[in-house]
Amino acid sequence: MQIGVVGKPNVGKSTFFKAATLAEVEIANYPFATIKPNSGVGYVKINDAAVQFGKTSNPREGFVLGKSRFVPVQMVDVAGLVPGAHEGKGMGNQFMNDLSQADVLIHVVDISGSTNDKGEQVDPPSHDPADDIKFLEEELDYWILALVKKGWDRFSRGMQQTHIEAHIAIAKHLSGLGCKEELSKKIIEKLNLKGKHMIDWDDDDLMDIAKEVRKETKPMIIACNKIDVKGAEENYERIKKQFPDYTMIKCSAESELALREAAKHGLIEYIPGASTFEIKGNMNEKQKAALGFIKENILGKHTSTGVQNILDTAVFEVLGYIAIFPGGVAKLEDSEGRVLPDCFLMPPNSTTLDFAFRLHTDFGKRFIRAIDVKTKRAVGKEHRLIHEDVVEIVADA
Ligand SMILES: Nc1nc2c(ncn2[C@@H]2O[C@H](COP(=O)(O)OP(=O)(O)O)[C@@H](O)[C@H]2O)c(=O)[nH]1
Ligand SMILES: [Mg+2]
Repeated sequence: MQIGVVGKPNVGKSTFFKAATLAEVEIANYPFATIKPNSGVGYVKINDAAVQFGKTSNPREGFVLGKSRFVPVQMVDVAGLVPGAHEGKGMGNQFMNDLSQADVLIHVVDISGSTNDKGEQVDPPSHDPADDIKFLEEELDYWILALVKKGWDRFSRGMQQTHIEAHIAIAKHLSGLGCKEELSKKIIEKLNLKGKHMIDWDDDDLMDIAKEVRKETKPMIIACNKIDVKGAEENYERIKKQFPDYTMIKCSAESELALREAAKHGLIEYIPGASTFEIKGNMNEKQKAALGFIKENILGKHTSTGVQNILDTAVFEVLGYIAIFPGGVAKLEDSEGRVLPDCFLMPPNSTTLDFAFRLHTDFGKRFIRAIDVKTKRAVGKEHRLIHEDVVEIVADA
């Protein structure tokens, strides 16, 4: 699963990305072997399941701070959103390539309205951030439309002759976007295209399809950044009402970056996402003032900087993923004595059998039963898992 960070220039994407991928503790193991220059590892925050057993977990990947466990997720800083990106303008091709890999998008907007269409600084709030939301939607729609239209005439005529059902044909045509048959079927029904032959679908129909495919395959959360700037709060309230279908979370990426850097240098104790921090080391007056500003104006007013919350919401609410720990009823430790070393992010509706296959194909094939380690109850293969479950798989030897 991959998170894409998108937005026009100067809204704070790189700051957000840097903050989200900055781990305060030394990380021994980096997951995701092939890391491109603009990609990195962020962390979603969950409860450390070991706490319930009177222990603290020892993650093989990610880390623990207090009672929270931070689980790695792959993130990409998708640079190059400029008008016409879908036509290859600017770094358009790279942009679309990065996007096609993303399962969920964090759209960073400058909610203070102090960055114009070109990414230039203007006096807040002279730019309306609502335009940025519509602009990204359009770029994505046109990009997907181009993929739909690619070789469309030949394709639709060919499909007509073979009598393949439209939703099967469309899923095949858009497999690169991860459009499954179930999804294309839903879209065709929603758009009332069932009774119309594919060769008769016009440009409007194809655009409607592109829009639906975009909504389903590139779900988006809006990071309302620069909430620390004067006037940002009013914009946030107004725009939230204007786009009721989106999850919008206010944030100050710059503040989160400052807090994580201060924690990394031992100046403060801070758990990402928390509403406060403790001063630990000696600071100069400038550092004191900066952190004091954040404490009063960001944490005090908005309960957190928003960055961690945005990652967690993208993964656990927008995508609906769940975090599952493999563990044994007899002991939570692996052979090296690590407590609950692993944690897996699983798609919505995952069952114990899905989890067994995720651990190892052999576990899946030889599945006998699973045990919910928290309740010690045995469960079958169809059992739906719940976020933060600890699960033992019993398999045939
Ligand atoms: N006031 C304020 N400025 C920010 C915040 N996040 C980023 N910036 C500033 O916005 C400018 C652009 O940030 P950058 O991350 O390079 O934007 P990008 O072009 O979208 O990657 C820089 O001057 C940042 O310091 C924030 O939360 N609040
Ligand atoms: Mg940048």
